[in-house]
Amino acid sequence: MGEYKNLEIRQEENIGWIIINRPDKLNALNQETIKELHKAFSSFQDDSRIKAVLLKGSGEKAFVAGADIKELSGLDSSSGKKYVLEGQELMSLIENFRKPVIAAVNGYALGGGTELALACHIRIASDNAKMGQPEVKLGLIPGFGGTQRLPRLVGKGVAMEMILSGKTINAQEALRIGLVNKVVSQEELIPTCEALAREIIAGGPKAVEYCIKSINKGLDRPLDEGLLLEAELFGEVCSTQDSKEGTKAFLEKRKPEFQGR
Ligand code: CO8
Repeated sequence: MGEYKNLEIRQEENIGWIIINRPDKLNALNQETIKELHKAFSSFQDDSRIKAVLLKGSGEKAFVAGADIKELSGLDSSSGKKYVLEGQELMSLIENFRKPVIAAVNGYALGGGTELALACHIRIASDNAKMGQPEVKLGLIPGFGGTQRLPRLVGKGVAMEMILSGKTINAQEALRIGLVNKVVSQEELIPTCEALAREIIAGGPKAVEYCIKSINKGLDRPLDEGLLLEAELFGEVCSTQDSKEGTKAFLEKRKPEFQGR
């Protein structure tokens, strides 16, 4: 898998790892890295051997220290919008990924780094993580979904405070406001993420895919419409082989063997 300049990709059993690998720039997302991430996620989406994806930054200092400020400095209104739309496309691909995506937030996750983590389904942080949306300090606004996903996750008031002040918060504060699910030591970060991925993988893959879809698509709808969506998806899941196998295995008191179909 040597086709990436800024990423390290590996597969361990049925877990795919994507490691952003620009440690000298604290893994800042330049346009090339955004394109490579798009390619890597797309290839994992299509790879039936991969059941979950874990995302981290290389080194011990940073997950992603933001969009590449060098590139941002030269943008005008047209190129700025284009840049943002390309970044947002990647974030939406991750958010709507059919397999679970876990962010291992292993240090600075600022600006586009917090936004990248927000697009993942679950965030686990190491105790040295630092998160925030510092764009206002650069005279900018978040552009990879921060003004939209952060308030949806942590609530409007807390998101307003973080985005307007541009302040950086530590891992414990990120945990307190619900920005990350868990904080562990640096040594425990990878094993914790892998254990969680394995726990999720043990469930029916089709069911996991439909849960992601139901939560993502339902959350922005009124409750009655969200419930209707859930009923429709439940109906679809009932015709999968995984649902037949899962219920049959329970009744036969054995472990299910899911095929992801
Ligand atoms: N972009 C480009 N280079 C970066 C970035 C970045 N976001 N962050 C760090 N680097 C580079 C530094 O320039 C430095 O490079 P060099 O050695 O060549 O000078 C190297 O990484 C190491 O960084 P520092 O020396 O600064 O390391 P420190 O430990 O002193 O500080 C910090 C670490 C606090 C993380 C500091 O690097 C920092 O403040 N970085 C910028 C954080 C930031 O503001 N991020 C938000 C960027 S804006 C954004 O993400 C918008 C997203 C939506 C954009 C929409 C697109 C249009």
